[in-house]
Amino acid sequence: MSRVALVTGASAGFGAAIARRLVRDGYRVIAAARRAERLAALHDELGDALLPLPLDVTDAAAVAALPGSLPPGWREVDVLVNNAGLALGMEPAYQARLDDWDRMVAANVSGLMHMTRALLPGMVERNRGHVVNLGSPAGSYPYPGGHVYGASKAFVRQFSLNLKADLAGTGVRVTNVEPGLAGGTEFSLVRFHGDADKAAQVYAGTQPLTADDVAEAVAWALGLPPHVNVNRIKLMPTCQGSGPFLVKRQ
Ligand code: NDP
Ligand code: 8X3
Repeated sequence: MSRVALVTGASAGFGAAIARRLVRDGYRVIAAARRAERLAALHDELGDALLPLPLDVTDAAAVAALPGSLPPGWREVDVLVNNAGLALGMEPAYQARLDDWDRMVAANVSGLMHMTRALLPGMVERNRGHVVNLGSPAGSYPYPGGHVYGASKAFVRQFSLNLKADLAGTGVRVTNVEPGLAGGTEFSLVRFHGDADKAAQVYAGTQPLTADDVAEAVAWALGLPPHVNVNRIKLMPTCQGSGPFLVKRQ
């Protein structure tokens, strides 16, 4: 029987690309997200190797009930890809909407934490598994308007490394994947609350990473021999780099 991977945020962007890639690589994929119709379309495309799972990762009760509520044959999850997440807003911190901050923490921090806590015990029991978290360079480098989004990804990075510390000696691996500017997803549309022009400006004149580039990185880490753990993967488009320190002069 082929191995089972659960990908959160599989209704768009990286998550959908990762689901497609893992099905192609022979996994059976549980595709989780809130928009059930998107997951149904992915099922139509990929067939019964994909199990659509309407799930809000911020629903702590639904996440806690998850391991026991999966259909027989799908309960032994070998790979958890914690991809569901979002940025909201880019105003300076003193103008940001508190509700945006709460929603980012709920999905990027609490949702990822709850998903991991729900599925990790089974992996440890079976002495086999891999948790892949979607971090970001925004978790290591500050930028104006990055406030809670970047801080949530700093949590994801350190949580990944701390999980690795607890899991050393088990057969369970942990990888934090940190992509830079990546286009062709709904990330910026969501960040700018549906403003498509503003979202398009983020990528103007660039050749950003694609969702398939990110799926490739995930597939590479998963495909290495079981004794090899890739702790972090930081990838950026060739056109991106980090900036100098900011100095405001009078
Ligand atoms: P998209 O907006 O294209 O996809 C985000 C996915 O997350 C959607 O499938 C959405 O599905 C899902 N999602 C959001 N909230 C929830 C929730 N509460 N419960 C379940 N699913 C949820 O973004 P990307 O593919 O670009 O981003 C994916 C991940 O990668 C995020 O964690 C993001 O922070 C990170 N990232 C993105 C980068 C980029 O530049 N694009 C760069 C670095 C990291 P639905 O709405 O149907 O629930
Ligand atoms: C997404 C990349 O640079 O928009 O994590 O924060 S960035």
